[in-house]
Amino acid sequence: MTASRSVAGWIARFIAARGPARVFGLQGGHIQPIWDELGRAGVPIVDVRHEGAAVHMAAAHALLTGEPGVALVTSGPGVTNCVTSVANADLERAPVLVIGGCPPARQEQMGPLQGTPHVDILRPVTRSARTLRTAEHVVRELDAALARAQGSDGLPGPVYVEIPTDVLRTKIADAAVLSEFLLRRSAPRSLPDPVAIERAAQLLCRARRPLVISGRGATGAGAALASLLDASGAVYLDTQESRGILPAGHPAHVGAMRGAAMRDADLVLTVGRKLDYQLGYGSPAAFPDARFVRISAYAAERDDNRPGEVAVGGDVAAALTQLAAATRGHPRALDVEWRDALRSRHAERSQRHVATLAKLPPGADGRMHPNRIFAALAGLLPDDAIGVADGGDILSFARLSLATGTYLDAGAFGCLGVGVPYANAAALAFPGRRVVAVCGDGAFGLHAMEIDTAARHGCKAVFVIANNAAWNIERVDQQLNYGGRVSGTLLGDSDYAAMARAFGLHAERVADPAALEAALARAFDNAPALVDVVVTRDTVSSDLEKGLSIVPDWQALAAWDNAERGRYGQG
Ligand SMILES: Cc1ncc(C[n+]2csc(CCOP(=O)(O)OP(=O)(O)O)c2C)c(N)n1
Ligand SMILES: [Mg+2]
Repeated sequence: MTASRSVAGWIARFIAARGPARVFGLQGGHIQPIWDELGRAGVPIVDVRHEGAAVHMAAAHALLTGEPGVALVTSGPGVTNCVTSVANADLERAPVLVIGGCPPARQEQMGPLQGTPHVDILRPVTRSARTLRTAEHVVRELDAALARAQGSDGLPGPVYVEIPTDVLRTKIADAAVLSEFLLRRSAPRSLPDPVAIERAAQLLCRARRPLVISGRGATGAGAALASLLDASGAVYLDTQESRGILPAGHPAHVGAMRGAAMRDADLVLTVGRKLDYQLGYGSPAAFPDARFVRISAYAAERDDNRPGEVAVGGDVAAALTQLAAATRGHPRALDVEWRDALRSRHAERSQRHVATLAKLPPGADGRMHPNRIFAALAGLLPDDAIGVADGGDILSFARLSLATGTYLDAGAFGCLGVGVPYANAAALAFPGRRVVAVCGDGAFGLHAMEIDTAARHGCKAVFVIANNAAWNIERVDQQLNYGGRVSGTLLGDSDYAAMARAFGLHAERVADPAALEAALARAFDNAPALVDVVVTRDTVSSDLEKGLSIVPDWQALAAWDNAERGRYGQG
């Protein structure tokens, strides 16, 4: 008799051989054959309370570990509940394999249980979305899907596959599956074109005010980035996508002088970074004097909005190392005075900012300023701590003040709800590191039930709720820009600590800033834990100040929008 196993068994075997340390999912009959086989294959499943959270967790797992993430969700609402998180993973360029349930092929087009066109729904936000109908080809298709998720065919990102339940139960002979598909293999590394490197080095050395900006595509290239910055003397801006790849103490950082650096730069090198709304689409409205060099392994991170005079493809770390070496052969035109002035103003501003955090007075309502949270956290977060931020105003504050070397947030998608799932995945992947998620009370609500997942699976994260009883960035926008007509943006002053205790977490509600640091320390000692912090609504965050929430016509920020109107003769 020839040895055989079911397609579901092969999927479990594929994931055990090629997949991550754990799978995130929510069960349903359509996927039960896979769920069962994963258990038999010894692959742990983290069962969640909403499928969207499973995909967020898989994305965070991927972004933090470099392994692909895997989420397993059932047919119909199980898959459609993932649409937001898949779209988020798309913008985050997170390699995630989402395996969905699918009604039996024999019931196709007959009105089956939980039937809806998943593939059509997910196609625009995935690298590929397919129904795998041929049992003998499922493992080959999984291999192809995983390769796509990891960037074999463009930017890394989510892929979707579904297998009809009757196909899952189909037995196929072991000999029908090539063993190569079960081997982990690394993608071939392509090296940058030396001609492009030399041209980029010439531009860099002739530049007086060079600026380097990194993004997701610079992941893993931290040391090479440091060597380029050291060799060229360029100033550097990180973005939320690549926070921590260059140590916070590196002298090239000028993040507190972001506006000035962008305005003054005569050459901008983007490293694995799209020129999206956060960078003014690369427009002269945001970079009035700059020429561009675009470096990325992926065309989508090189050619968007403003192509570089030089485009450098291939492996990013290799490109940066070679570029650093090539600059050493040229005299440098660097305006050292400009660079030193930016650096020292950055240092001075950053120090002043940190010093003010603990001193900010309460609002007119008597509740503490949200920045008190970051002041209290500062002494509790070692270098390897992982920070997550989610919300409106609080996200804006966190981006400036949550000082962790590893950091994830609601990202370019502005995806409220990532906070708890991201922190859960981080805590499971790195049980020895401190993980903190700082969430607005509004954002927390979207996946609040995932504190139950934290309790059941022992995700030792600390969830800090900045509780201002409002969707505050929107409320303040209504107040300032819509004649004070505040509507639909107030929340109850709810006790989220009581809610967390109901699920078995250690939880405290804190209204006195003097008590906050001790409460957070107890939370880290007793994680998973939640600290509900009573904060004021009387704040104007920098995102709000800059006009992000009013959504201007041409640009994301009001100042750039004005400049863009000028360019278009609409001043
Ligand atoms: C899923 C989703 N829904 C709505 C929005 C629009 N939005 C952006 S910030 C925000 C308010 C967030 O409130 P909260 O998390 O409490 O943070 P706060 O501004 O109060 O600090 C809203 C509704 C969004 N970005 N994402
Ligand atoms: Mg709020």
